Amino acid sequence: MPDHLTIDSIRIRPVVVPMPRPIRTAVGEIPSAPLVLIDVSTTEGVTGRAYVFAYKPLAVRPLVEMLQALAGIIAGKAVVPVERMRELDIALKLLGRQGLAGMAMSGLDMALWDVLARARGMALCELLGGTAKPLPAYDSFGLVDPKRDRKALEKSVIAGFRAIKIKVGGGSLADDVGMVGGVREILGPEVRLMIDYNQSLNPVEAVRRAERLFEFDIDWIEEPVAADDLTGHARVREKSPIPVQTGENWWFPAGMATALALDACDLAMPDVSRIGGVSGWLEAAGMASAASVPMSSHALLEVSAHLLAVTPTAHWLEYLDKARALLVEPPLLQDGCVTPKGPGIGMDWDQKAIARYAA
Ligand code: SMN
Ligand code: MG
Repeated sequence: MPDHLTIDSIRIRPVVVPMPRPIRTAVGEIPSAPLVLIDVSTTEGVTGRAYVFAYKPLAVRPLVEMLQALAGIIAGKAVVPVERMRELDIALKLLGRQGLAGMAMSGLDMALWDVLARARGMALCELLGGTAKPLPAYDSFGLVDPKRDRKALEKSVIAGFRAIKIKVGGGSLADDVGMVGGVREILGPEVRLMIDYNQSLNPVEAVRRAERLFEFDIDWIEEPVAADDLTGHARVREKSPIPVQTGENWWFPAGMATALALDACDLAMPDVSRIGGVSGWLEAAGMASAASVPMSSHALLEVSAHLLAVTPTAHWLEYLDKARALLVEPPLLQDGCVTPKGPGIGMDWDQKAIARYAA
């Protein structure tokens, strides 16, 4: 095998994919999954693939454009993710690498790492020095109505999930009590329960709600205030009886370092498409380990399973299955866990499905 593989071409394809259930949050609803697919082909014939989640249809076209622009910078160069990301970081230094630029960088990094693992016939987690072991997963719901969603919640428990996350904060404290209390009654005392406010409260209200919801045995209160209000998160953490979770909106390891330095959270959950891809995740995992902070994933189920397998303080894998309809072999839940599979990230596209959902 040559010293390095060489990037020959990078194909960017937008799709909008149906999800098993819409993601209803306190700050809006996501009815289907706008994804942008990335295929990195090398001159040696190896193709690596990844995707990024665009959240909203309005972001798809700009994300495609950003990916195509950054792809133009690395095309023709060696498949050396750390160096390619260094180049893109410099290219984006004056613009800033938050937002779509950071998501595009992270997506390209993931696809490059997929090339490296596939070229060696290895699962990504094995290339990274780990093993393909079962990762405990939680089923991630949106805002729920315990009456209307009872069957779906019961189905998750029967499927084997030992933890469930629901979104809260769309209404009053009394609404939250009804929702969380109702879900706790459906799950029983053993299943773990987490709640996600999606940045919808202020610190005083967040403490008030955490104190009232504590009786329902909640494992974490997620993004209680604005993601970039790190001192606000720290204020909640000081008084909340429920551990504070955040991280899905941290940009690159520097974003995590700032949050940890400000004691913003008890728990961390970076998003691989914002923390800097595989390269960024590895740095973040080191930070979490050094700070003894349990680290969970956010979205991007397939690659996150590989990354949690090599995360020293691995906590929970978020099971938010957005790409299932595009994959020849979607991830399998077994006994409440997902075991990463290769080669690479383990994603082979169903080309017919891509054509069907092309945006
Ligand atoms: C979330 C996930 C995906 C889209 C929007 C919101 C949520 C979560 O914050 O943590 O699952
Ligand atoms: Mg969240």
